[in-house]
Amino acid sequence: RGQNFGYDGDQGPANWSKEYHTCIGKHQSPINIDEHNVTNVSLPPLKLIGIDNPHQSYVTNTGHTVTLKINESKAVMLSGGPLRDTYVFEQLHFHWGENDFEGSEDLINNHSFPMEMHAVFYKEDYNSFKEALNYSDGLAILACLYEVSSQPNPTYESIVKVLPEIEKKDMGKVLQEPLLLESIFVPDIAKMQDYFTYSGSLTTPPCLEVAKWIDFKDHQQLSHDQLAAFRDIRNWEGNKLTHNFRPVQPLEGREVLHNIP
Ligand code: SG4
Ligand code: ZN
Repeated sequence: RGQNFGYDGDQGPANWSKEYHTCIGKHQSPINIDEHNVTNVSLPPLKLIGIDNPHQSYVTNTGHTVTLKINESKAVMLSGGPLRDTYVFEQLHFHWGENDFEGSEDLINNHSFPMEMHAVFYKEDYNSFKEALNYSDGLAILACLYEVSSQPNPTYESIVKVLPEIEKKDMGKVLQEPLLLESIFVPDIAKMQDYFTYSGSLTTPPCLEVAKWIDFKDHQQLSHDQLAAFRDIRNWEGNKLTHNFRPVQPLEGREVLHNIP
């Protein structure tokens, strides 16, 4: 029990609920966002602080994804928009597919993207990420979708370059240069108020329904080779982690909001 879930066969998403009963619920993620079925709203400004200066960053192969953490605590915070409180940056990670036509978790009008980034924040009042997992408003997760570009995205080169050095589970590496998170979190800061938001869950076991999702409408770009570098790392079983996305879950009457800047 514990970390031994996967994305294929017996260990795949269709069987997660056998071991993790909370993976069957009425507020599960990811979802398909149908742009013709969203409620347009005008929320207070979403505020991201601490992303305009570089942070020393640490990249790890967890056996399920690649995560990036910074070494200062409470240096990056999220508030405003659909959130009632302030949330502290915990880590960001990626989901991808085995080819350039799938890999994102949330879909837009049933369209998949080759990769999706999740920046996970926990509610400051709960003092720790672990504690926050016990509350329905415990997490806020920023999501960003990627498209394939012909040119490599220079912003991501420092991350892509260390992937071969963290090929196996639990390998980690400090990035050579401090990283400007602004350029990783949002494609264009001027467009960050244009997003979808809904209530959902973690997209991996135990699939806890504790997250407010905020999906930027704007996309980022990565080249085919940059995407392919992620597919080369190995999972917790030592096999290539060619894909790590959960299929979409039923909306069950939930409302998806579209914030119009
Ligand atoms: C990834 O497996 C992350 O590495 C996990 O983070 C994360 O779990 C999990 O995804 C689910 O998060 O944004 N996709 S998601 O819903 O954040 C948690 C760690 O294992 C609990 C640190
Ligand atoms: Zn995720």
